[in-house]
Formats: sequence, structure tokens, C-alpha cells
Amino acid sequence: LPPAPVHVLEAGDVGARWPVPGPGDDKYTQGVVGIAAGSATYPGAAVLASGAAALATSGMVRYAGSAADEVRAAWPEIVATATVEDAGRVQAWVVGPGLGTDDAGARTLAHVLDAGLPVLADADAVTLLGQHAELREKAAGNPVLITPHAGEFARVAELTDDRVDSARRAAADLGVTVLLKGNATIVAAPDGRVLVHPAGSAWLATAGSGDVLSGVAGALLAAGLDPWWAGGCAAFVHARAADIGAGAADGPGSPVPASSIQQALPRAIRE
Ligand code: NPW
Ligand code: AMP
Ligand code: MG
Repeated sequence: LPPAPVHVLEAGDVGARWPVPGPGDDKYTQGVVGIAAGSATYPGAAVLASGAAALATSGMVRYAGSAADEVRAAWPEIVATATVEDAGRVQAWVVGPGLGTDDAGARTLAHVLDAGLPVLADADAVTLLGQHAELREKAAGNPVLITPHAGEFARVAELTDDRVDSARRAAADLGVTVLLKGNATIVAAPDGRVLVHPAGSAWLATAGSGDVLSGVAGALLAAGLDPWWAGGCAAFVHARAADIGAGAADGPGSPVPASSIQQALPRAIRE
């Protein structure tokens, strides 16, 4: 790959792109995001991703999956159905958090990729992409953003000590935008462009925080941001929400569970 400039994310990048409703908007023009997530083992991932999407968009969230009861109970504004086939129209999909990697998960991912909409594929959806060449083919060349942690990344591409180079190669090879998680978050587009959020919040290193990131990034895709900026803006606000939730702005901070990171999103977005 030829060298490419690395853009270091700043608050101004996010402020300039974060969707704000105007007088002519309605819930559909603000973006409808579908969340295909959760399983009997991991209903919490569905609640974390769906609720984060609801806090990050002024449009609409539709949830599809086996955690419909849990999602409805936690978020009455979210329209929940049991399957992606019944979800109705959405403008972008989030797929993968807590989904499972069985045949049902693979069918859900295939359905979502076939819709031709922007897709945020996280967690088990990344693992499934690593397992099935036909799913990688469906994703390639489409507006797909994958958000692996290091373990998930290694299932779809080679991870070396040069994380920027690894993410760029993965994006070029897979034909999707790659957000590689870690203390520094790297977002690489298939054409070689790289965004970096150099030092996120270490308070994010807690169970379920990635599921929150998925919902935020999916809401931005539904609002019309391209996968590269959706990933970058979501990572920036997510890290800030963790610092706010941990009280790290005012002192040393204290542990912040993922639901509290989710609840701190409005303050992070307002900033
Ligand atoms: P090791 O130990 O290095 O050999 P999984 P997961 C490796 C859902 N969740 N961070 C490491 O291997 C998710 O959405 C639901 C993490 C490790 O053993 C997924 O659907 C929650 N792992 C599902 O659970 C809250 C790293 O990868 C293995 C790593 C599984 O998610 C929690 C883990 O791989 C969770 O979000 C890193 N930086 N680097 C809920 N409340 O419902 C290397 N590894 O088991 O596929 O991933 O993240 O545990
Ligand atoms: P997941 O592993 O999917 O739950 O995602 C974890 C989230 O926390 C991602 O947004 C990571 O970038 C972030 N994260 C994990 N560890 C750290 C760390 N040490 N410093 C900053 N951010 C982290
Ligand atoms: Mg995760």
C-alpha cells in the first residue's frame, strides 16, 4: 500500500459532522437504524447497542432479535420485532453485538448485507465474516464498517505491531472500512485513508462498552455519515462519554459500567 496521511481526530471534526435536526426534519429524515443483535446468552448487548443508538439519533431505532422483550422494557421508544425480516424499513443496520456465531447468526448477517444499506458489523458479525467467504464477498465494496477488537480483528486479517498498517491492509483486502479498537482507535477506509483517535479513555476497557460504540456508529450511518466519519465520530464521543461517566474530568475517576457510558452519551454529544 502507498503511504497515506493519518488524520488525528479533533473535537471540531466531530462537531462539524454530528447530525442536528432542522425545522424541516422528521424522524425518517433523521435516520432509522436497525439493530440486529443479542441472543439468549447475550441479551444485554442488544440493550446496550439499541439504547446507545436511541441516545445518539433523533430519528428512530428498530430492534430485531431474540432480546425484543428486554429492549422494549429498557427503551419504550424502540420498535422491536423478533426477526430482521419483520423489522420494516431502516436506513442502516448494526449487526453482531451478542448475536452468536451459529447458523441463525450467519443468516441474519447475510440478510442484513443483502439489503445493500450501510452496515456496522461488530463482535460476532466480525467473527462470522472471518468464518464465511460468502459473507465477506457480500460485504466487499459496500458501505460496511467493521469494529473489531484485537481478538476479532485477528479472525479476519493479520494483526502486526504496526496497527495502522494492519488496519489499512485489512480495509483494502476486505473492501470495507475497518475500525480497530484499542487505546488508540484506528479507522481505515478501503482507499487507504486513516483516522486515528490516539488516546481514548482507558475506562472503556470494560464489558459491553463496544456494544455501546456499535449503536452510536450505527445511528451516524443511518443519519448519512460515511463509514469512515461515522466510525471516527462515534469513537470520539464514546471515549468522552466514558471519561464523563467515570468522573475522570474532575479527578482520578472511578470504574464506569457500560450502561453508565451509555447514559453519559448525551453529555458527550452536547460537548
Ligand atoms: P485471548 O484471551 O487473548 O486468547 P470473543 P468478546 C481475544 C458480547 N458481549 N478484547 C481474547 O483471547 C459481544 O458483543 C455481551 C477482548 C478473548 O478471549 C460478543 O457478541 C455482553 N478480547 C460476545 O459477547 C457484554 C480480546 O478474543 C477473545 C482482545 C463475545 O465478545 C460483553 C474474546 O473474543 C460483550 O460485549 C481484546 N482487546 N484481544 C452482554 N452483557 O450481553 C484479544 N482478544 O469471545 O469473540 O469476544 O468481546 O468476549
Ligand atoms: P469491546 O472489546 O468490543 O467491548 O470494545 C471495547 C471498547 O473500549 C472499544 O471502543 C475500545 O477502543 C475501547 N478500549 C478498550 N481498551 C481500551 C484502553 N485500554 N484504552 C482506551 N480504550 C479502550
Ligand atoms: Mg465487543
